[in-house]
Amino acid sequence: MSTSLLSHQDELIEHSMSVNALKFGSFTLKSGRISPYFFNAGLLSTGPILATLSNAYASTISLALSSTTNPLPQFDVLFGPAYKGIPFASTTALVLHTTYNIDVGFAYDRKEVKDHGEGGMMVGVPVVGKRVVILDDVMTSGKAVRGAIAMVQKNGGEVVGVIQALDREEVGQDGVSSTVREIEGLIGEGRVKSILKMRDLLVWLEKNGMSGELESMQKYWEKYGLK
Ligand code: OMP
Repeated sequence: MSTSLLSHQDELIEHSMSVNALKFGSFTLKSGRISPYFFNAGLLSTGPILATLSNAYASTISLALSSTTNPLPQFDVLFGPAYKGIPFASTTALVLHTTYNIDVGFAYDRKEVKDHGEGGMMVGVPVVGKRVVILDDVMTSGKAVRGAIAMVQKNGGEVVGVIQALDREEVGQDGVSSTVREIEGLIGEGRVKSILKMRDLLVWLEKNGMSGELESMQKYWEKYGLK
């Protein structure tokens, strides 16, 4: 396991802790799993923390594009699934332009069908015939990201990557294989990237002497972590 964090990873953890977006305790997840920690990206809602988060997403994308192993392909559109993904995709597209000279569009879906005006379920740059990267908050069993992949594909886009703020590195819906592997089975090997992984949180807890939290995380990892 790596014992050091990149500066944008460290910053995101510190900043998330300061607004209670990253909490330790006992939480029931969507999948029904009882987790000793929870990452609530909905609380990443101030100017400074959006800057931290979108810098971290943009930096992860830039590193992934130039990676020598399984690089992220060039892409046209960032897709932020409703609701939490919407501000993240828009601010990340902005940072990609201003800091990295990477120009992409952004798009998002609606949760309710709109039957007047332009209608439809999608807003922003049309994804039809485009290479799309999905920008998402958290991945556990992969249910949420599967929905986003299906939405882009239904609208004619090709999903060439998924970037998570946090990959909890858990087993997927079948309880056996890893969620990352299941999702990469749909979109291609090495195409799921993340700013933070569960193991980065372990490194941070250790570095900060939070041994009680570290122990509960390790127990949870034994049960639901990557096999
Ligand atoms: P899966 O659909 O099981 O991959 O769970 C991911 C979704 O669960 C996220 O999009 C969130 O809505 C929610 N979630 C969090 O926001 N933070 C967590 O730490 C864990 C979950 C979760 O319920 O698994």
